[in-house]
Amino acid sequence: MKRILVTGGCGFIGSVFIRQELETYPELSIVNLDKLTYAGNLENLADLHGEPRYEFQRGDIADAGFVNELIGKGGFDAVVNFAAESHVDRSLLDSGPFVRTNIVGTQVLLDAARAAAVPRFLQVSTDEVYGSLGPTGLFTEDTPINPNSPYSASKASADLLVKSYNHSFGFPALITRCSNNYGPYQFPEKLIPLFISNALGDQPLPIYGAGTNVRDWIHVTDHCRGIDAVLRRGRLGEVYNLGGHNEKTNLEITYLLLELLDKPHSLIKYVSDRPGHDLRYAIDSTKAETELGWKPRVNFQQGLRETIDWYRGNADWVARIKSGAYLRYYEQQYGKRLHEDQAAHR
Ligand code: NAD
Ligand code: TDX
Repeated sequence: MKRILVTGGCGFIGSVFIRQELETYPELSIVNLDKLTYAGNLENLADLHGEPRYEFQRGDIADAGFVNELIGKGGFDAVVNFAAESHVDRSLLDSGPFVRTNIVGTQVLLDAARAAAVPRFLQVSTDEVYGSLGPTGLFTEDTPINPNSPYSASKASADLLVKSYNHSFGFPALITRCSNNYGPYQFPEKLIPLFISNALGDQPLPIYGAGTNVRDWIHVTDHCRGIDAVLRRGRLGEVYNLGGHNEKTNLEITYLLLELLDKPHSLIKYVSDRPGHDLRYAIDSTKAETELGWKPRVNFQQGLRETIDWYRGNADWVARIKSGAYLRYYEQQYGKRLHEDQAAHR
């Protein structure tokens, strides 16, 4: 594989994936297509500025003209689609952007990749498409899709489109479904980075409901290694679950974070529950582990300590994101004018 298109590479997971791939494969070059929504941050890949194997293209995956031209002329060996609206709470306020990017955007990418006969297409999906588990059991790849939020419904719809292109046209697609990621560069609206940055500033930690909901946490670098394994060695047409074997209630996570940060439990604030809040996610990743030899490696306590250190050391990154000022920072650093509309969007 010599040249790949990554979409959504300025977000949390995509940025880690791009850096990891370029480090692992010296022959590989990557084009990153990102719309730079509120969640896309050029600072996440600032260290690649000037790297000849990396190219940034600002654009919208739902813009068929733009995408057809980019993929038609790109000579890509693969497309890896991370681009998405990714936050469940936002989908409950306005599902429009979720339908447009996660469903229409995926359809546009599929059509363009099919027309250009791109040999591999990997759709980065989520365990949330399976819906919610009760107190026992695990999601396998055969668990029926049963999404509960507008976010997960849009991701499930995209998965079904990908599967249909594979079934109907023999389109060479793969799907990964991963559990909750944590690590550096995660937008501070998600549980772990929000609670770290709030606790560091002695601000309340808003726990939805009783805090008994369970998520299966995986370090972002392990997820990206899993995507790499599926991209290169996965069987076309297949779904691969990726999980951390690491179930925790939200309260357990919160107590652990407060302990590691040496902050008091009095920061915990119980707030109204998320509407339709899924009780529990937990992944069986036996298929990826046995077929591809992939396994999550990062110890959770260690990964969380390092994540806390990263957010402590990058308080200015968080502050710039919260104020929207990172756009001006980037422009000062690199002398480029960028997307005034993004600043307006905040
Ligand atoms: P993120 O919100 O941090 O980043 C999303 C990126 O996509 C941003 O850079 C944004 O600018 C870009 N984007 C959004 N709409 C776009 C569009 N129309 N065209 C081009 N670019 C666009 O998300 P993330 O947490 O890095 O998640 C990446 C992918 O992984 C998503 O598909 C998500 O569903 C999936 N996923 C995330 C998790 C998790 O825990 N975060 C777990 C499993 C799967
Ligand atoms: O302030 C909060 N308080 C709280 O109790 C936030 C932001 C979250 N929560 C709870 C809700 C969930 O039970 O914490 C849990 C994790 O919430 P999020 O970080 O919003 O993640 P989740 O809804 O589980 O979805 C995540 O994992 C799957 C990602 O955002 C998705 O993109 C991914 O597909």
